[in-house]
Amino acid sequence: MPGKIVINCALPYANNSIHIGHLAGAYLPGDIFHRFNQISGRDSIFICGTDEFGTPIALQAEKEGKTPKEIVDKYYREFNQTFTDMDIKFDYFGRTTDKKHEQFVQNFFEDLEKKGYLERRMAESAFCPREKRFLPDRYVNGKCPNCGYESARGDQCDECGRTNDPKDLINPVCALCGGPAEFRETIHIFFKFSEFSGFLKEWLESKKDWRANVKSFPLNIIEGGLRDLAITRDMEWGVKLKEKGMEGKRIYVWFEALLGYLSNAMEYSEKSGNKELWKEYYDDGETYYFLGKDNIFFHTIFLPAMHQASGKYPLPYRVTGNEYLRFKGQKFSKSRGIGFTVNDVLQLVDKDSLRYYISSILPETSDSDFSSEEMKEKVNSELSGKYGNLLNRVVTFARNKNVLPIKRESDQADIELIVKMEKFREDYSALMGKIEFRKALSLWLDSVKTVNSYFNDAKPWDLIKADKKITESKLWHILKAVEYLTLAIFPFVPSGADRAWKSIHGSSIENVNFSHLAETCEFTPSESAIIFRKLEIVDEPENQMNLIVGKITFAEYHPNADSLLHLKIDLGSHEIDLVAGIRNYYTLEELKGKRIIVVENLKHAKIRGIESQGMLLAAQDSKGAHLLTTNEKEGTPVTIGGIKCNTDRKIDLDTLKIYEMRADEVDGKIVPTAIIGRNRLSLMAGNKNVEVDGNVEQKSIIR
Ligand code: B3M
Ligand code: ZN
Repeated sequence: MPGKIVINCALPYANNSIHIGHLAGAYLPGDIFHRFNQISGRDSIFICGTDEFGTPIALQAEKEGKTPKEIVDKYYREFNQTFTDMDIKFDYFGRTTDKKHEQFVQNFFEDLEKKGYLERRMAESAFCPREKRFLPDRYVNGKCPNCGYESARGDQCDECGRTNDPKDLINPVCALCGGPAEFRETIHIFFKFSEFSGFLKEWLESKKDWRANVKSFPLNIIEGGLRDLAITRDMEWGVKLKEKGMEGKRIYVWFEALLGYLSNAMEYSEKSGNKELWKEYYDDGETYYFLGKDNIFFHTIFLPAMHQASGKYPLPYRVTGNEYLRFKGQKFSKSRGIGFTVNDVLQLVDKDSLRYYISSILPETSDSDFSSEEMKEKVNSELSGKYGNLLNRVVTFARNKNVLPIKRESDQADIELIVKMEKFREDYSALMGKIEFRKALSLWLDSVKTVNSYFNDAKPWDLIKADKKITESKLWHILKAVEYLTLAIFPFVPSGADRAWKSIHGSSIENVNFSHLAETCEFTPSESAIIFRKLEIVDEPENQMNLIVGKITFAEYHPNADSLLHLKIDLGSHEIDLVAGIRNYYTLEELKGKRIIVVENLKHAKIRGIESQGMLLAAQDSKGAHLLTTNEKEGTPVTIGGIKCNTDRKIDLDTLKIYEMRADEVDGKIVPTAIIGRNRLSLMAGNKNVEVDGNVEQKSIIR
């Protein structure tokens, strides 16, 4: 009997709603694999929980004027609901603020201390002289040394994924006050990662069947020289150290969150009445980790080195790092407000359709793009159009003609069908076992077409007139094939598969596995076998603003109005005239050559004799007007969270108010955002945030 399996998914930060990029990166693949083990008769447990300490939460709390505890309590509840709504069924979903997690981490920490893997060193830490405090990594922003992204964070660059040290950033600033950050000496406790360099290199190279992207990233880092890293931080919100004199320090969030997998498994064991249960899975079994690529470093360097140093816990059997799910070319990002939250998409589509579509575009080896149009197309033509339609035709035929499936002499076509379905099960299971879910799903779709052709070739509606017995046997074979298809789609679309199983057997698919297909089951056709509804409108929220980057080529005082300017703007494909009320805030010199954001489809208006053919966008605060600006080329479309203008109407000023545009603090920077659908999303030009001139006050209105 193959060993037991632990399935872990990256613990989501409890600081913002789960978006569909996260679903694709970690939680859906984890759930698919857990359910695949279920239908294969393998024993797996599915463990996860919230990552509740660390600066993202502390920052969010400061932003919302709440305590970190209030933030994590809110998102812990919300995540449980979101995962339930998506049929993501963990066996246990814990919290890193759980007292037992804290104790486990502190004991683990002390154990490494005794083993000599920790060392106290003076280290330079980012310090804000204005806030008079040391700054944890995420409290520092600056230009990424690797890709030049302007708002890279001190721990990691959101754009290129590189793990940074605040000292690497160009022009580091304090994320709280925006002023320049200094670096001062303070004591930290280091973990001697460098001592595991050779071991990690050998271990990673031994993982022949791991995805290339999961191995190359850490091997390059090891190649470049693995540094010892500080695993303490100057902050309040985190796991405390027991040691005297370290009261102001906390254990680095990644170091303790990675121990959440174990502490959650232990808590799951406690709650299931057998404290040692987790050992049956961890000691003899295989441990799988599902995560997005920005977490690969921590799961292929930090985690194995920590387990190896402790000597008490096994190394990861497989780390599955997924690439990014992008929305119109931009990475989904909670903090940068790009793309949709799961809760919002579930307002538009049902969970089966969303699961099916995301499963079909999982970013397993390269980034993939989420498109509402494509989702509608795939669900309607494949899930509903092929599989749902097949099921409905078979059940309706059997019920209306009152035919029961009875296995009799199998003819050539019957034998071939069952052989093909057994082959399908083998090939499908091999792919699923290697976490190649997209290929497995496409194999499933091919098999649906095979079964469809068998049904069409058998022509049961004619056959029934000639020979009821043969028809009964054909029906038995077709239903057996449908059972294979329904079990195989269960990991991807569990609720739909359960409805399908019930429509032919009147019982739940839960606890059924492939070994049961050898038996003949009761056929109890349900009234209706319409398992999947056609996906109707899955429209993106409407964006009526055609925002374009424009370059100011000419500026003069308006000849007939004291407070106005007359500008000429190059929009890439053409030039427009524009009248603007920013005369008191910008000199003509400052304006020439400046790239601004223009509402291109605003109705033209004659203002004191000059026709204004659009409008520029600026934030208004107590100090005056601050233009929205960008370095992107004139003519570049500006989207709201990736959504371009999707109407071709001319609009007026009242329409602009619908989007409630304002200057918001995102990732430590003040950027322009707009409400679209139910989300407040960032304005993007190219794949960069649009900026706002000068030190604009937060929440100032843009118009
Ligand atoms: N919370 C990063 C993330 O949510 C981090 C994962 C921890 S896994 C131990 O993307
Ligand atoms: Zn970068």
